[in-house]
Amino acid sequence: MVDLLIDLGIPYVACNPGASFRGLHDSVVNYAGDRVQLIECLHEEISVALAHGYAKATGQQMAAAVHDVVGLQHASMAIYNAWCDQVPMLVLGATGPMDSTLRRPWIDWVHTALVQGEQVRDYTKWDDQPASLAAVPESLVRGAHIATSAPRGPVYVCLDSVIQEQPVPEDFQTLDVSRFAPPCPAAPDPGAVDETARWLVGAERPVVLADLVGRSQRALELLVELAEALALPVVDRERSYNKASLNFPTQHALNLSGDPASVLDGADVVVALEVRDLTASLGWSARPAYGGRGRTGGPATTARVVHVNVGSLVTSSWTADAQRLHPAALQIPAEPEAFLSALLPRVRSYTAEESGLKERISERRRRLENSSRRLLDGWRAEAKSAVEQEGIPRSLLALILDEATRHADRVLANGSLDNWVHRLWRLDRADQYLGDSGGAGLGYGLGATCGAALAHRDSNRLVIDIQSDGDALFTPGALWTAAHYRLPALIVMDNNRGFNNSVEHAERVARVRDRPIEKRDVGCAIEDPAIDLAGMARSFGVHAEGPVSDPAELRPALDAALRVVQEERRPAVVDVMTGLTPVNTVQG
Ligand SMILES: Cc1ncc(C[n+]2csc(CCOP(=O)(O)OP(=O)(O)O)c2C)c(N)n1
Ligand SMILES: [Mg+2]
Repeated sequence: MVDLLIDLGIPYVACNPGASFRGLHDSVVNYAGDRVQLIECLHEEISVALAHGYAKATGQQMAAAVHDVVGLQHASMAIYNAWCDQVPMLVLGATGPMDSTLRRPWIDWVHTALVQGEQVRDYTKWDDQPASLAAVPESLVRGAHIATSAPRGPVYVCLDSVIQEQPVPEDFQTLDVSRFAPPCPAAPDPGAVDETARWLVGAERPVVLADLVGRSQRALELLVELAEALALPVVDRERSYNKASLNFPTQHALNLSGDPASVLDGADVVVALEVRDLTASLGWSARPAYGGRGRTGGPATTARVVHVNVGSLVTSSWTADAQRLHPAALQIPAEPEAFLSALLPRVRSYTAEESGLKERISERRRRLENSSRRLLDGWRAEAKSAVEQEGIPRSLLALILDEATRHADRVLANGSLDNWVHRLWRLDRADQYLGDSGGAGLGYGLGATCGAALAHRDSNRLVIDIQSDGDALFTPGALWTAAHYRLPALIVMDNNRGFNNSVEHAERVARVRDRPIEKRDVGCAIEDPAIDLAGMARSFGVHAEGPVSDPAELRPALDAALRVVQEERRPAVVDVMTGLTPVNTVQG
């Protein structure tokens, strides 16, 4: 099994230990050498989130091993996040002997499920449980290929403890993994690509909506080329906590993410690249406020919509991750990179033929450049003058953190401070921002940051986590993994001492039901006692600064933590007091 992991290029197995995979555990520790390394985690949710962050930082999968039944149940939330986020990973499970005559009393019986993969089948791409050692190689090779082919996602392979512990027969034949090429990307339909090119070139008000484009740096570059060739505005939608990747350079003159309505209203052609919530991205909001009745009626746009979406090839009917059905003039099941590389030459050839196009493009470019410049200037001014009733405003935190880290080759592993990072930071490359959890399951940030920092442990990249307090408190034990393996990450706690998102919901409900707004914090605040997050980090062996609530003290605290991360190559926390959304400013 370990030979296969080596041949498949799996460098790490993250795990919390369990007797059901003690055979595999021993082989990784004593046989693999440093070809496959074990990463100890204090909770299965951390192991899987770590593999999630690692895959987003490198584009490569690693493995997470989870104990039978109970370990898989703890892992399930994080597997669901990876599923929604289309992130590849090999989840290795184990089971007490399926041969019941070999089971130990009690424990092997309560830890053996029929069939264990069912527990996560609705949100893994594939699961398997090979019934013999001879069946293992095929299972692992197929699993690795399925996980890494688009749309990517987690797979689960359950390894019987008896199979793990039996001696390998002398004449055992494994597979030569090098003979099994992974699938190459599927090509888009040439006719549909050609049609899209003609529509784009002929359009008066074309728009590109981009999501998951940044899973490939090449795709991002091709999108920049396309946008520049036609002066196309690109909307990489602002989302409060479900941004998936960096899809377009934040300060590019054609980036209109901050004002999508200005380009979508009256648009005649919309190309949506792997946009999972197309309806919402086109401006529909099903529930504008609590008590809203849902949206019926016609589509949000009269534009021709080209939906380029490979994600639709694998959907689950368990949760509706395909989201609302939206009309499309063309549906193209291809990845953005394959689609854009086929589209660009077609666009260039039609551009050369179309008369009067040059003037139209220059006029459009001028108009869009003015709009994007106004947006950037407005945000900067707003952040500089931001004040809050208590704590440091998130916009100001984004600004000061940018100034403190701008010199470094940054990787933002998690968090975006209500989009303020994207408004204020110059982010050009896909690998500078790794996005959120995908499934909005709390407990993601610290584990994913460990994964990203593991990926960059031996480079000079600066891994940053903007870590909300509530999410951190689901999986604080990840701080120990960070300290133990000296994973260099700057963890900036966005500590509003509460579940702010839930506070906002409470306020909305209170308004509709005419309840006292002051009670919006009940059941949502994390106070009385407030948690000393810096002290908590120190108890795990992580350097910590703070708490910081005065903006004047923020930069020195960040600089001190940065010295630890960059000079000592180990993690550091800065506990920053931010505020809950002030009363009366919660949006409907
Ligand atoms: C596992 C899980 N439980 C509950 C929720 C509901 N929920 C969504 S956001 C949120 C608040 C998160 O608090 P924090 O991470 O501190 O971020 P903040 O909203 O304060 O910025 C909660 C409780 C969830 N998404 N996932
Ligand atoms: Mg919070």
